[in-house]
Amino acid sequence: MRKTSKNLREIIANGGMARVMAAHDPLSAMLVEEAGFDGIWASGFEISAAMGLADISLVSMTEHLTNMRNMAARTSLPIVADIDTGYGNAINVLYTVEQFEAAGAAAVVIEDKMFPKVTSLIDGGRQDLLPIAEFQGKIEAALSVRKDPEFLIIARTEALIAGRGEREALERARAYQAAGADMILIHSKQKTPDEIESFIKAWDGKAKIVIVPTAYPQMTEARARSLEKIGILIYGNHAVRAAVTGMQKVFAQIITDGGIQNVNADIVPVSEIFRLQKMDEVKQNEKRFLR
Ligand code: SPV
Ligand code: MG
Repeated sequence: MRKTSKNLREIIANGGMARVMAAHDPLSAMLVEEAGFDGIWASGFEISAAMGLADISLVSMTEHLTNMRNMAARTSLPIVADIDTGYGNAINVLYTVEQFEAAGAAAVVIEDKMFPKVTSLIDGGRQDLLPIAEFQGKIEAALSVRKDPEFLIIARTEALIAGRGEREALERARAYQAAGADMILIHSKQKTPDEIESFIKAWDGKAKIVIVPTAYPQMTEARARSLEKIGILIYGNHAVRAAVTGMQKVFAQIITDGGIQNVNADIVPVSEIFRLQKMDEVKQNEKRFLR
């Protein structure tokens, strides 16, 4: 079985901060690994976008799971699986977490929004939160089905996203830690790191913090490390945005030029895709097995 949770736990236990990059399919996950990140974020936002859908609980649990399992099959980095709300109530969480661990995830992140959720960074989004006790039940459900003690259960509070303020964010984070969460993800869509830095300075819990600094890119890795409480920094959507940038540019050029005569300089050669597909192995296997 794929056992990578230990790697993440080791980085964090040694006072380090794991850098985890988003992916939406096995190929993007492979590129995350090759680039040198510490883990793969199986992002609900990216997987939804790759299916041409909004990140509003339209992608089913089994679709997310299959996608993550396919990533796990092609990579060896720890995968932090974004399981949104857990796809239902605490009873649904029992099955969800069991399945994601069995499929090779190193960690799951479960958020305190109501199902169906609405993506966090959208302006004016409907951001309804569960009562604290109900979400504690979901964390306890997740913990109850964990098989490998190294597997991380990360509780995500959307209190700041929902405009409930730092006091409630801290109250929720403390309650989720008390329910047994290994780490707390605190999300913000403020354009500067102030809100997050203030929360982190006020955080008095033992659990390490996870952040997703998409909206506040001034939060460099060095700045995050200097806060000394962050265990994982997730780059939330840069794989799908990079893919869209690349495709839009090349497709427009082909339409403009009426052909592919000018695009080769901007895209990898076919041989690079062969390398990623391990065509050298295919050739060796042909020699070995085809008679
Ligand atoms: C995701 O990548 O799916 C996340 C991060 O949950 S965000 O989209 O910023 O909410
Ligand atoms: Mg998500």
